[in-house]
Amino acid sequence: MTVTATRMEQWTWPPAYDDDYRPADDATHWFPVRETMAPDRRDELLLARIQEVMAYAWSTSPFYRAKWGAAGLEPGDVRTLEDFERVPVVHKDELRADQAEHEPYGSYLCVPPRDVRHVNGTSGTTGRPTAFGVNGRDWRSIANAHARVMWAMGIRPSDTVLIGSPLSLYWGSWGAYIGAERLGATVFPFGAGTAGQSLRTVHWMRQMGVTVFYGTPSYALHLAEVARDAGIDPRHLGVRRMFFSGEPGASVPSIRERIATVFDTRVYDSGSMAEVSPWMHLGAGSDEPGVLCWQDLVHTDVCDPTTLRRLPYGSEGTPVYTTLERTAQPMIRLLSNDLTRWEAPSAERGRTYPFLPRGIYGRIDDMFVVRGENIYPSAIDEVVMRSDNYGGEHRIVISRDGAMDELVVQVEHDGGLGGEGGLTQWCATISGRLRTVLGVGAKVLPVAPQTFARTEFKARRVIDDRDLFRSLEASTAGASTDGVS
Ligand code: 8LQ
Repeated sequence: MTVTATRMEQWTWPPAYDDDYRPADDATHWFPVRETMAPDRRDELLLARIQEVMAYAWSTSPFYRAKWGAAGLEPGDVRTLEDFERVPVVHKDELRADQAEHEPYGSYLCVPPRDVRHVNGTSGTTGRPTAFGVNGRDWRSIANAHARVMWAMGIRPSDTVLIGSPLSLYWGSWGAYIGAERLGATVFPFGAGTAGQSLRTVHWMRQMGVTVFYGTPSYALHLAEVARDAGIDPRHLGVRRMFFSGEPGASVPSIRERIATVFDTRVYDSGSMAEVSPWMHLGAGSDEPGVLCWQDLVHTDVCDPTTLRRLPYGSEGTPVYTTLERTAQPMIRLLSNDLTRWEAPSAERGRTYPFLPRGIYGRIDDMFVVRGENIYPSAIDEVVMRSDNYGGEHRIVISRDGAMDELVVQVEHDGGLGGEGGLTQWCATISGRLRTVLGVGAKVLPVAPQTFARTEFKARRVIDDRDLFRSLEASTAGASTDGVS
């Protein structure tokens, strides 16, 4: 489709969406001009919007004024997208410290506190929790944005969408909820995380004819186990689409294929950070793995983690996000510390946005180094989950043998491998594959089925415990394979 129009649909600052608008059910795009326009032309419009957002933050937020002032910079200095790369990044710690000083929303709140209509937050497991204040305008913009991205995933008003993640502080659940609602679908806010809820989820999915599921990839795999244990084949639940956020998985081939096969469903990735909701601005635009950067919602630059300057397409770096529709707590150059690789826009993908073919595949701080090789947990997940007789969970233990770091992967088997010989051979096979992919050997240890706790939310599989190694060796001696040479 050739689009000559240069004006984007409903593109205003501050945003003002027509909440009655919805495309015809058979339309591919929610906003065809925005989604298919020439990237260069879009960049011109994005620059103008960035200038507006910066001017707005400068005049309403002491936080941004102080930050940019200290860097000797004013919004008027940003005349090109290259200029914009020089705007200092915001670190999450800065937001946390600013909120502690200017309670409850921080001095980056750009609207009167009484305008806040909805509060979300971080869980606060690693420090002071951070509150997200959302005004009515932003709530509606986020709903419109999410509806648009969910539309690209093929979700339609005839669908029933079950929200299978905690309905608490977590933005993921609420964002999916209001997006599905705005799209016109039936929303089933079931939640996750309370005792016995997983089995109830399975039963309710069947009972209500749920066609779309939202949650984390780890939880979806857990639900499949729960269904099977209850004698229900997950393929018979009738879920035709599952979309995910919160952790790597939906763009990790083995996890993606596993979910698609066990539920007989289509899998879509999405998600960035709660601070930059609409977090689905990184979201699938078709059935292929990976996500598009929906630049007109949140401007994304993949940057060199050291210089924090934009990298050319084809490079690996860390995303830096700028919200273009948020008015209460706009985020301008928020550093994610995640890792991805980006590719140039291509009209062949149906939407002319930059593309992250493997989605977000790790955090810089989750990366660990074993014998000089940089290793990301998702690369291990990819190998392990692809193994025959995989039992459904694993743990990655980084430990130390003398002066050398060692990598131990404890993998549940499914009980179908026979005796010790079978297990040893199985470990050797996984170990060999890990060596090929990671560039270093890993000690693979077999673990009995259902040993590890399942998660209803984001998985935590990495244990950095240098002392655990010897006790593990002692307890599982015999059936292990040392892939470390
Ligand atoms: N993270 C989030 N989504 C991810 C994805 N699709 N692939 C890989 N890693 C992902 C509210 C949304 O679910 C987004 C979200 O989870 O926000 P949070 O709770 O602020 O967590 C953000 C972090 O989750 C990101 O920085 C990624 O590391 C991961």
